[in-house]
Amino acid sequence: MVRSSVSGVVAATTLWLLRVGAVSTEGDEAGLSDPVAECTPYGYGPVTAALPTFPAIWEPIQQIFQNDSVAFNKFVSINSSIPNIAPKGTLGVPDLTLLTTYSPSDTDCWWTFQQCVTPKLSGLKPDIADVPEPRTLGYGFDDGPNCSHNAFYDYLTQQNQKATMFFIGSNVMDWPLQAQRAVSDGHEICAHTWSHRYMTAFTNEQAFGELWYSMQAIKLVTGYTPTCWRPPLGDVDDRIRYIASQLGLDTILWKYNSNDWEVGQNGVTTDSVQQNYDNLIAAAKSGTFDSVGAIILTHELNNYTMQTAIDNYRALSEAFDYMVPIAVAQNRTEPYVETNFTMPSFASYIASRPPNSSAADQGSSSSSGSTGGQSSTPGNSGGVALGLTSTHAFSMALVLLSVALCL
Ligand SMILES: *[C@@H]1O[C@H](CO)[C@@H](O)[C@H](O)[C@H]1NC(C)=O
Ligand SMILES: *[C@@H]1O[C@H](CO)[C@@H](O)[C@H](O)[C@H]1NC(C)=O
Ligand SMILES: *[C@@H]1O[C@H](CO)[C@@H](O)[C@H](O)[C@H]1NC(C)=O
Ligand SMILES: *[C@@H]1O[C@H](CO)[C@@H](O)[C@H](O)[C@H]1NC(C)=O
Ligand SMILES: *[C@@H]1O[C@H](CO)[C@@H](O)[C@H](O)[C@H]1NC(C)=O
Ligand SMILES: *[C@@H]1O[C@H](CO)[C@@H](O)[C@H](O)[C@H]1NC(C)=O
Ligand SMILES: CC(=O)N[C@H]1CO[C@H](CO)[C@@H](O)[C@@H]1O
Repeated sequence: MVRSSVSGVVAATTLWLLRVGAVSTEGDEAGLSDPVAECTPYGYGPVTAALPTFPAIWEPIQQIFQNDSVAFNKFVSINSSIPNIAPKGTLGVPDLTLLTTYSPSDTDCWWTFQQCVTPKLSGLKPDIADVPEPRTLGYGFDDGPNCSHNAFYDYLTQQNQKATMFFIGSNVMDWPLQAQRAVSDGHEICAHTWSHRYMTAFTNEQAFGELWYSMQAIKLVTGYTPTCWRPPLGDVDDRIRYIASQLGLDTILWKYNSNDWEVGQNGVTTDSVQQNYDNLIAAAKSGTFDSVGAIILTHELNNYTMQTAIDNYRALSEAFDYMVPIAVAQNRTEPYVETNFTMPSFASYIASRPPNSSAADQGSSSSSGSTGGQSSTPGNSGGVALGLTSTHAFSMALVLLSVALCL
C-alpha cells in the first residue's frame, strides 16, 4: 500500500520533471547557459527529504531543537566552556552603538571594532587573513552558490583556476546542484553560516546553530564537511571563534575588500569597487606582497560581482605570481573532515601553473589541459591530481546513483 502510493508519487514527480524539463543532476545544471533557466527552482530529493530536520531557510537560527540530538548533545558538551562574552546584538542584528562604548583594548578581539585577527583568548588559532606564500593571492568568493553562476564557473574552469567558495547554508539548500558543481570543478568549500547575519549578535546556542547547520547542508549536498568558515561581514570575536574551533572550523578573514557586494549602498559605486581592485593590483606590482601574500574579499553574489571578478582576473593574474584557494596556500591537502578528498599542496598546484611573469606563452599553457579545469597537476604530483579527479568523478557517480535510486 505504502509502496504503491510512493511509486505513484514517484511517477507523478518524474512526469512533472519531464514535462517542465527541470534539471536533476549537477551535470545538467552546469550545462545551462540561460540565467533564467539556471535560476528556475528544481526539487532535489535528498534536500526535500531532509528539510524537516533543518531550520527554516534564510531565517536566523533561534535555537537547536532537542529532537536534533546530535546537534543538541554537541552543543551541550561545549556549552560550559564557551568564553563568557555577551552577545553584541540580538538574533543576528548587531547593536553597533556598542562600537562607541566597547573597551579600546579590544578584550574580545572583535573584528568589527578594529579588524583584530589575533585572538586574546589563549588556545585559539589566529584567523587566516593573508597567505604565507609571497606574491600569492588567496582567491575566494563569498555568499554562493548563486543560481546563475555557470558563466562565472565556466570562466574559472577555462583559466584552470580554483578558488575557495564560502557557501551560505540556505543557498546550498536552495541550489544544491550549483553547490555540487563547486566540488566537481575542484574548488574548495568553506561555510559562511546558515542565514548570513552578524555572528556576534547571536547567543551561544544560535551561533552554534548557524555554523552547525551550514556545515550539515554542505555535507548533505556534497558529501563533505567543511573545516573552515568565514564570518559574514567579518563579524567575529573570541566567543564565536571558540564555538567555531569546537566545530573544527578555522576562521578565514581577508585584508583586501573589493566591496563589490555593497554597490549602491553606503556610497559604494562600481567605480569605487574598480578602484579597490586597482589598488590591490598596484600594491602587488609595487612589491607589497613580496614576503607575505594577500587575501581579497569578493563575492559570488550576482551578475555584477561575478562579472567584475572575470573582468579583473587577467590583471590580478599578471600582478601576482600565483592565485590559489586558501587550502592550497595552507598546504591543507585534506580540506574536509572526510579524508577521501584531496586538494593539491601549494607546490603541486603551482607546478601546473608557472608564474605568469616567467611563462613564455601563458595563453597556450592555460588551454593545454585537455580536460579543462579537471586536469591539473603534471609530473611527480600527478598522483594527487589524479586522486582528486577520480574522487570527484566517483562522488558524482554516487550522487547520480542515489538520485536515480530515489526516483
Ligand atoms: C523537532 O522539534 C521541533 C520543535 O518542537 C518541531 O517543529 C520539528 O518538527 C521536530 N522535528 C522532527 C524531525 O521531529
Ligand atoms: C548553556 O549554559 C547556560 C549557562 O552557562 C545555561 O543557561 C543554558 O541552559 C545551557 N544551555 C544548554 C542547552 O544546556
Ligand atoms: C544570483 O544572481 C542573480 C543574477 O544577478 C540575481 O538576480 C539573484 O538575486 C542572485 N541570487 C541571490 C540569492 O542572491
Ligand atoms: C552578466 O550578464 C550579461 C548580460 O546578460 C552576460 O552576458 C554575462 O555573461 C553575465 N556575466 C556573468 C558572470 O554571469
Ligand atoms: C607549504 O609547503 C611548502 C613546501 O612544499 C613550504 O615551503 C611552505 O612553507 C608550506 N606552507 C605552509 C603554509 O605550510
Ligand atoms: C568518502 O568517505 C565517506 C565516509 O567518510 C563516504 O560516505 C563517502 O562515500 C566517501 N566518498 C567517496 C567519493 O569515496
Ligand atoms: C593568463 C594571463 O594572465 N596571462 C598574462 C601573462 O602576462 C602577460 C604579460 O604580462 C600577459 O600579456 C598575459 O595576458
